[in-house]
Amino acid sequence: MGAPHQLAYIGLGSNLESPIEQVREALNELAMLPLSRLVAASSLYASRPVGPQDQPDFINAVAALETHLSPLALLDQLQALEQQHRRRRQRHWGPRTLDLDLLLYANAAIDTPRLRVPHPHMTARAFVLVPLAEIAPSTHLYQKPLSVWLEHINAQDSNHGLERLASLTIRA
Ligand code: ROI
Repeated sequence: MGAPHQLAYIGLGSNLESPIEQVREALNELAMLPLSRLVAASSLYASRPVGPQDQPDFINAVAALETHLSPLALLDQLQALEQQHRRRRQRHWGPRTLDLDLLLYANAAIDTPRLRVPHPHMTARAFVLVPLAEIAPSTHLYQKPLSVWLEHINAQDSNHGLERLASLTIRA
């Protein structure tokens, strides 16, 4: 009898080297992580870059993973996948081949130099909140439903041109 699994949410982003393929491949790779099961994946979304504007548009998605990995063991796996995609990251908030962010891990609040959960910028980012709402609409962040955070973003007209592209069917 093993320890119970936890539910983790992962944000995916790419704006280099065929971003749609990068994100699709990464979803398949998440499905193959040890001690883990991919239970949901959002549609793919396109958005203008947050941060420096002199870089390509992004493709983003959010995935839900049931996992027996600890938060740091999961982070190790995510960073190994980023490396496999030969992640390029020349400058802070610059273009990247693949970004995998651990957004949420169960109800954990983690604040260490290596890992912060919930992901510190997620409440202000439509490219995270909209796909997350698609697969986990009842999620609360800091005691407030996603809809409240999304209203903030829309009120500031800062959804960065987010557009849903296509849905991905995950087969069992
Ligand atoms: N902007 C968008 N739209 N999507 C991202 O995934 C993304 N990731 C980043 C920065 C450069 C902050 N901007 C982004 O890391």
